Amino acid sequence: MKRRTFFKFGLTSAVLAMLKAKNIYAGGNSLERSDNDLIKRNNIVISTWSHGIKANDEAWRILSDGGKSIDAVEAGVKITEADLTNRSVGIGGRPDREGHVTLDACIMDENSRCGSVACIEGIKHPISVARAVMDKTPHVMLVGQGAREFAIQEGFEKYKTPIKEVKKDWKEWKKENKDLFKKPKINHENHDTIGMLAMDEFGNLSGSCTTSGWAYKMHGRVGDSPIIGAGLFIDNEIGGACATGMGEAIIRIAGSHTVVELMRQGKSPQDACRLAVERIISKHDDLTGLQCGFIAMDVFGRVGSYSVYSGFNYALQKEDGKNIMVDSEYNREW
Ligand code: SD4
Repeated sequence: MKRRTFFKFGLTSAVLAMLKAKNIYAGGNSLERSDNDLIKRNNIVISTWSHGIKANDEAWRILSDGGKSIDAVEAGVKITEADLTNRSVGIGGRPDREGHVTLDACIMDENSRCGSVACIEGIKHPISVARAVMDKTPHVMLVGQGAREFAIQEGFEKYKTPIKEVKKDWKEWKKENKDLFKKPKINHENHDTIGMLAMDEFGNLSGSCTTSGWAYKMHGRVGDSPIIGAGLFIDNEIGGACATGMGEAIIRIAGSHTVVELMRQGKSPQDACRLAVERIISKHDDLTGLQCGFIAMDVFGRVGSYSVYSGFNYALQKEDGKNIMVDSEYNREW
């Protein structure tokens, strides 16, 4: 049953008291968690890293005008995608080893509709292309040249990448890292994907995620960020989660989906993020440089985050309208 349908029927306080007495919330399936008293219908937005502050501002503008969470999460991360000083998201991002800036993005709404693009080049707003895949095609994911052709056909703005400064850095990097072409490994230069989760005044959740991926990756490499269930997952009955960090490790445990499923089992967003990170840790013998983090929000408006290493943070904006940075809890010092 849909949450809204469920609200129509409502719950008598006697039934609510009974559910609480039986501690059904802790068991948590979607119907039982749909407690009309507890579920929030408030504007809340969270997003990864400090670029999240500006992105949240934009999302908040939409939410506080009575807008929908799906519009807020798209508009919010577009700010980051357009920021030419950002080296890990959008058109200012670093290229792969061959000098191509290949971008990944995905979006998901309260009806579990989703869209995604991977390895798309020279388009200013991958997140909006992902939204168009969701809204205008029967598919979920378009990649590479096909994604670019679709974007152009839909009239999305093109942008020549890499930008000048980034190309210069890449040339330097290439000189110093010749061996990496023979024996690829992930370098830990920078990785600050933006993932955003928002709840609107209708109590509906949506999420978005966009990145240029790992700097100097192999050509054609795709991380977790455009993969529904890895970089982002929303279930409007339960909550949403998104990921940042080493995509290979996040995909391995279907990270964001895992966080949401843990919340379905009654875990708080904080505990769900921690358990997902602990699962990643348990699947890897060598954690050197393996930073991963999750942020999560549930239908009660609670938020949480956890990362492998220290240093992860996220931007949070809720009722009081203050947009603050919150340091994530973590498993170990960097
Ligand atoms: C990736 N998860 O491509 C992305 C990178 C990232 O914070 O999130 N960095 O693997």
